[in-house]
Amino acid sequence: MTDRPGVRFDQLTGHLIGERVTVSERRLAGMEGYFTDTAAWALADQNAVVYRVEAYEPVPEGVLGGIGLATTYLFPGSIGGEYYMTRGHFHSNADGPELCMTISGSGALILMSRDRETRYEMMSLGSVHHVPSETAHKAANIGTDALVFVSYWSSEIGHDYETIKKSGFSRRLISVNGIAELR
Ligand code: PAN
Ligand code: ZN
Repeated sequence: MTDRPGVRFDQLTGHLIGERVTVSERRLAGMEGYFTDTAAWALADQNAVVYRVEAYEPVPEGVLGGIGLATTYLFPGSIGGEYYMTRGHFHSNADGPELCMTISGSGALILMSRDRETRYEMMSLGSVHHVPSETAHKAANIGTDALVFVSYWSSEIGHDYETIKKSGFSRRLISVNGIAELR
């Protein structure tokens, strides 16, 4: 028995700290096919980090009985006018919802239903977002600082990246004269 939790959360920065926290980074090199302007993507510095995720999953993915927790740091930038974004995914296995809360920065949570209806919600300090079941989701950073947000989901759901990798979202968030527009 121990009275010390294995993981700590810094509510100011979003940092998850502890031995059981996994950290992953996604660079432009790992985002082939995600940006519309593939030529601009190919010319960009492939080493640039687009986002970093700190995650704590007390119960393994696909196993019933836990809540996954992750902080995403999505850095500012764009490729051919399309804002830096996370890859996006549907949940799979037993599909389930997710809750996101913004810690800092400004962005958009882009949501697409199974029948490919796409909409977005603005993300800013303290905004809370419910991602319904059967809804693909990705975040885009429309600001000049990192967009930092926390996500919670049920451990029994899996992450299906293939559907989005293959078919994408039906609309994209583009900067038009500095204003975010879903096209
Ligand atoms: C989030 C995402 C995170 C990174 O924790 O996994 O923002 O985005 P991708 O997983 O799409 O690369 C979440 O939605 N978890 O389910
Ligand atoms: Zn998710």
